[in-house]
Order: sequence, then C-alpha cells, then structure tokens
Amino acid sequence: MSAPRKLFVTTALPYANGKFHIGHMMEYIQADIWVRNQRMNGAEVNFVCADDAHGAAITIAADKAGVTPQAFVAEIAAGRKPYLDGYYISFDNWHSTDAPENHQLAQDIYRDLRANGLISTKSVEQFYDPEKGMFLADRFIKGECPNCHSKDQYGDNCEVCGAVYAPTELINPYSALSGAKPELRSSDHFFFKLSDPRCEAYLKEWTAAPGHVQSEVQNKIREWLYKDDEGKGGLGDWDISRDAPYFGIEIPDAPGKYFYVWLDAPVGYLASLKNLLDKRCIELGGDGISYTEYMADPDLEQVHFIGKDIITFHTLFWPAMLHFSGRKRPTRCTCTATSR
Ligand code: B3M
Ligand code: ZN
Repeated sequence: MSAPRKLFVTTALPYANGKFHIGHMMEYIQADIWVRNQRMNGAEVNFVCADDAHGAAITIAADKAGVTPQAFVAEIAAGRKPYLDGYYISFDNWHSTDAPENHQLAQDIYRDLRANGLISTKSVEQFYDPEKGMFLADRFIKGECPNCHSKDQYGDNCEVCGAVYAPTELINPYSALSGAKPELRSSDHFFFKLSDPRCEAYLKEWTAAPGHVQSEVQNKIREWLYKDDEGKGGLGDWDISRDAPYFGIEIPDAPGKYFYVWLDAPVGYLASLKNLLDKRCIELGGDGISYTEYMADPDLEQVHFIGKDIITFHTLFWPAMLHFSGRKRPTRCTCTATSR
C-alpha cells in the first residue's frame, strides 16, 4: 500500500471586523467535505484557519466601538466557536494573524525577500487626514465623481456611473472619518518587486503548471500576468507598507512602518499550523513533529481553498512570497464558487 497523503489544508481567513456570514460557512463546508473525504481515504490532514485581525477596516471598527483593536478582535474571535461547531466544521486549529507566530513568520519572510533583492522603497503621494493624523485608504475618502458628478462617492470608484479613478481625481474630496479636507502628503513605501524578471518567469510557470489552479482561474490570471499587444499591463511592484497609526506587524528596521494587511494575512495559514504543531509537541512530548520538520517533507501537499475575489493574492503574491523567501510553495489553490 502506498504511504498516506499528507495534506495541509486552509480556507480563507475571515476578517475579524464582523461575525461570520453565510459566504464564510459555504466555503468552510465545501473545504470540510473535501477534508473529510481525504481523511476517510487515509490521508493525514491538518486543516486550519484563523482570524484575519489587521488592517484599516478593523482599526476603524474598533475606534467606533470605543475599544482597542486587540479587544475588538478578541470579542469577534470569542463568538466563532458556536458557528464552527454548529456546522460541524472539522478545523484542527483556529488562530489569529495578530499572534506572535505570525509576527515572527511575516518578519522572517520579509527579511528573506529583502536578502534576495526583492524589496524596494519609493515615495508615494497619498491623501492624509489632518484631523485624524493618518493617511487615508481609498475607501475612506469621499467626494464628487469626476465623471457623472454624483456626490459622496468613494475614492476608487463611483457607485452611480461605475467609473474607476484615483482618489486624487475626486472633486471636493473629504475624509469619510472626520469630514476634514484631506491634504496630499508624501511618504516612503516598501514594495515587493513582482516586476522582477525572476518573479514574472516563476509565476508564469507556477500558474500554468497542471493542478495548481483551475483552468478558469488560469485564464483570469493571464490578464494580470501578460502584457497586451501594445506592451501595456503585466505585473507591477506591490506596495506592502502602511504608515502608523496602523494595526499590523512592524516592518523590521523601519520605525513607524507596518505591513499592509494582505502581506501578513496568508502568512496566518503558516502561523496557525505552527501553533497547532507546537501545541501537539507539548502534548505528545518527543512524539510530536516540529513545524520545520513538517514543512520540510517533500510529500506534504499545501492546499488553499479561497473565494474568487482573492485570487490575485493567492496565485501571484503568495506563491512568489513563499518561493523567493526559500519556503515551500502551495500545491494548489482551489477557488470555491462563492463570492465572499
Ligand atoms: N480576510 C478577505 C476575505 O475575508 C481576507 C482573506 C484573507 S485569506 C489569507 O475575503
Ligand atoms: Zn459617477
């Protein structure tokens, strides 16, 4: 008989700015059915998830509730169990992207990418709220649509006419947080150099290889990866930093700079797995397997279930982050039918 399949399986990590909704459960149920089937066939599976704790949306939700982001996230996390148990979802572990394992792993991955020459800095001009003392994410800037002149539209697109634009194109922009008139200010940002020929070549290979992603997903990815006939498009560098105040993980050697939430979110898969294996090592003593040893097994398959709105992060950024930091790359990203 052949050796049992070894599987490390995840679902997308829900933002800790609200309770579960049916879209979350749909994805968990689909992944859970697959995991149960694998287990029945003898596979050794570690199936994990975590709260996606960082980012501007959570900071602002916590601010409104009058609590710290940590307290806000802790309360959301405390309400998860009845739903997971009620739907009989067989996760082996539930963790948080704000846990120490994730801080350590995200910073280690960043250091390895930097040592590999794939981090750069560039000055970026952005709207700043002088009353709140912070740079504003696009969705926290509102104003008049430059196309159809509808009032109170968001900084990235108009909900009335569908136009897509930069927040700097809005007419009479104002901060959705304080109502103040935002000022344009410059700040240094850190970038993951996805435009590096090594990344481009690697991602073309990874996404096209059989079994890594579904064929529909492959087609979509080609739009992002390949330049058009006029030589436009293709992969650009990815802005991975945000300025304080930001609820996130500090960037090593860069005071006041934090990782953009999407940099540390998928690292949360590894952090949850590490937390699970560390707990087992304590329970089992010498019979437990360490995270490092587990991940080093070439037969281990790493499978991510995701929703279609987060394909870019999982098929471009994440495999490149793992590969170019010298880590195991995903074996497969499976897109569930739901939009989450
Ligand atoms: N929290 C977005 C979402 O919930 C994001 C997923 C992270 S997966 C690493 O759809
Ligand atoms: Zn409009």
